Amino acid sequence: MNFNRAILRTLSIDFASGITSADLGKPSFDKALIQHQAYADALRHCGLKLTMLPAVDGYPDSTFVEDVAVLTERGAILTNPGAASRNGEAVLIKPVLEGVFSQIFAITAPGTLDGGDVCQVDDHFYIGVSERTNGEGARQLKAILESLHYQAALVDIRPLPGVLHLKSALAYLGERYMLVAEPLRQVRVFEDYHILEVAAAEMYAANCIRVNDFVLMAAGYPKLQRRVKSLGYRLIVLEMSEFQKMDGGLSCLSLRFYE
Ligand code: CIR
Repeated sequence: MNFNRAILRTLSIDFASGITSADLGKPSFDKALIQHQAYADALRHCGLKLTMLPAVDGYPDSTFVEDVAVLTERGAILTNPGAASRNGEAVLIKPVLEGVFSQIFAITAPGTLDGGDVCQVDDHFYIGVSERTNGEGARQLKAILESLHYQAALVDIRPLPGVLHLKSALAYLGERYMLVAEPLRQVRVFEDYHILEVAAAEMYAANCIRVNDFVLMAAGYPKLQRRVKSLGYRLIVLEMSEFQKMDGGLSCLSLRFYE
């Protein structure tokens, strides 16, 4: 929750040809660039120093940089992204992480893992087994995290309709507050938290991020905004329409860490 740096990647020109299951039309590249810029400004406003990586053509989803690594205060883990078209992305980020982290681990085949399936709550990590993260990848990550003296638990989200990654339906806000979208309530893993329930139709709003004193939330969900504000959180609301068209949420657009 306490971060002072973030890594982002500029949109590649072929951004609109990335993977999506959303039926919301083609994104506008120019509009997406503006939204990306506003997202970067919001992180700076939260006190983070940004590393903006250059666009890489041929990797239309590479702006969703969260999926290629899991960053912890005790070491970084390169993932092995579960979608074939994204599988080379982790290699691209490796040199950047080598400049920052002294310990770098990796998820290896046949394990696959996307960072969007990993939700950290203090020293505990929830790892979604999903369409992208297989059991083997999740178990590898659990073992790595445990070797770093963290705890980890697997959450099987494969039966849940329309939930791409664990964090598509889940966000930890801090202070034991957990945003949980309705499909994920079924798994009954988060009962010990103060749950803020998000209706299935508003699931996109559940992908918030807590960054230092702020919570970043996608625009268009006034009820949830009021609810989160009423708990005392300072909100930054961001237009995310062009990323939503590509199944991407707020968390996916950055790798946040404390150096
Ligand atoms: C994909 O399907 O891989 C991208 N279009 C969206 C990735 C979203 N990432 C995330 O939720 N962590």
